[in-house]
Amino acid sequence: MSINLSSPWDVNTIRAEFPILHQMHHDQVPLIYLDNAASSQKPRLVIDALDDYYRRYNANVHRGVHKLSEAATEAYEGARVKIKKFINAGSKREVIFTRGTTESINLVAQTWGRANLKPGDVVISSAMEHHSNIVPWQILAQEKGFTIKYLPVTGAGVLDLDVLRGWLAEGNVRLVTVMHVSNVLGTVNPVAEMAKLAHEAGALILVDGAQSIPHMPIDVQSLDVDFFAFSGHKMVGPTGIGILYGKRHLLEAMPPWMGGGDMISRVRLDGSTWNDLPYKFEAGTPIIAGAIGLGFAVDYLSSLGMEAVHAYEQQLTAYALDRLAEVPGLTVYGPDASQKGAVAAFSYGTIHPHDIAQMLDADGIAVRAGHHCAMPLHDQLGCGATARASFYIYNTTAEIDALIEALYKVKQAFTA
Ligand code: 7TS
Repeated sequence: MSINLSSPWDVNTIRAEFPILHQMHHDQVPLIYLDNAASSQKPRLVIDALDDYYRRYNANVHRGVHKLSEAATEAYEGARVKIKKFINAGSKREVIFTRGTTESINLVAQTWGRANLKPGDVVISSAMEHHSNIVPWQILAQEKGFTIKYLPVTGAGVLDLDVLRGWLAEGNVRLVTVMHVSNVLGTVNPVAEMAKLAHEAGALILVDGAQSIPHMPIDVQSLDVDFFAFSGHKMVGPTGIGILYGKRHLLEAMPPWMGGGDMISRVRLDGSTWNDLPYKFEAGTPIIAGAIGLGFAVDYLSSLGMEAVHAYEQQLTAYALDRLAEVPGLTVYGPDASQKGAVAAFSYGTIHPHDIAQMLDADGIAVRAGHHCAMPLHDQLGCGATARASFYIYNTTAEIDALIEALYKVKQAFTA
């Protein structure tokens, strides 16, 4: 079974750019990579950019006046400008390089949170969050004594904005911190509306964009979010690099987090002063190759066009959901395709998700099984783990068909 996707998406040309997709899995079957929510594959452009940096102009940044250091600095700062444009930040000073979403959220907790949150204050998060947007706040709450409230997830797999309105009306809410797209349910949360509600109540909003920025256009100014965190490795960039976007006036007022080289203006033995943004938050030798690689990842995605990326993935996800619905005994969690990112987490009768993932792997199909760093959500779903197929720009309907065939084989093996 196959469908004609209506968008002029040349998936074969895209696949040709990803060397890893052309290997045989276990030397026998073609690789079908459906674990994109965990990490995406990398196009030649990004791989070559890393290689080029290390071969031709590897040097530390912001330090030397020598030619290599100047070239490295230019490429590193050039990447920041590319990312600023990609997310439509107001200034490149609002774009801070971190190791990823996790570090970006911890940075906000340990700087803005540590400086501003006190007993009586409320932070609103949600029950669908990745652990990286739960645990940093729990650690800080133990120390600072503020309260965390978690927006419940409805049976339809979405957040109830009436609950948010009610909690905001009670007062004392300082921060709403939520994911943009769920890595399990795929739910696309209405963060622009949530930002409006938070601001009307005098609260800030942090958005975990780890699962949105790889898949849809992001404009931090039109969303009007205060902080936006994401990782490079889920958006065809390298591991170990990510971004914290923050509104300039907030970042200016925040104390630094890590201390060391580059983040200072003047160091004396009796005290130090801090560098300007964004360097105040970039202590030590930064992830130079990673940042440059992320710049090229953004170039690659921009060349495809994020509207087109989103349109293709929506069709692919709708197709996958239709096909998964045909499989007896299989339940996909979360909303329908109209409100869903490119994720299908499912249970399959009583077959353990790890057994499903292992058997699919034998057929060359990479999916993830487990709690996907969302234990509270799985508690609510009533299962400790799910199997998850997640899609990206290079996946095809034929790969989804292969997944369905393989799932029938899994069932056979377990009923034999
Ligand atoms: N937030 C969300 C929504 C995520 O999906 C992830 C990673 C993170 C934060 C953390 O990103 P990191 O790059 O800092 O690790 N999610 C997954 C996943 O679903 N499977 O593996 C990693």
